[in-house]
Amino acid sequence: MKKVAIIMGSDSDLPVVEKAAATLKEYEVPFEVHIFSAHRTPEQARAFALGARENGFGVIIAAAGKAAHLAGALAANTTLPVIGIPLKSSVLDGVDALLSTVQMPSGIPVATVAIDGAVNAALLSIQILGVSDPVCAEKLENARKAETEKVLAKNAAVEARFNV
Ligand code: RP5
Repeated sequence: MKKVAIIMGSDSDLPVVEKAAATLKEYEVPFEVHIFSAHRTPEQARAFALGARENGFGVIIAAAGKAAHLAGALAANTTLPVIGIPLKSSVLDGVDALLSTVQMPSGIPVATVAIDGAVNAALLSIQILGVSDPVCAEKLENARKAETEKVLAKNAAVEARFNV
């Protein structure tokens, strides 16, 4: 199975990134976590992106806050799909990172999830792997069914309590 790369701009991003890692672990999808900054360690970020495909990765998740150009900088150096997580790490509550990540000019796409949307970033990466990996696709299918059952049970409890 292809690996997922989780790249963050700073170790201060870890509390959110941990949620993506936990989700990948839950689905038993292999992953690596690295700190590469688009502005503090740009050469390392570039080298990682350039080698990612031949190093066995299928998707890159990039988490960054403030003027968040990490996802775009990685995407510039690979044709692997890149998922950006804009982080709420500034006085602007992540809106700065959201706009920086989502507003990619035509030609270099970044699939951007919600501010601090680490779980969805991980799930989207599994969905991308699931296009060619039936094991990933089946796990996602089962998780969706389990989630539906949970909500139906909650609905039944609420209906029993309030409705005549
Ligand atoms: C971004 O700047 C990082 O992704 C982080 O979210 C933010 C602040 O970084 P630190 O100053 O905490 O290292 O590059």
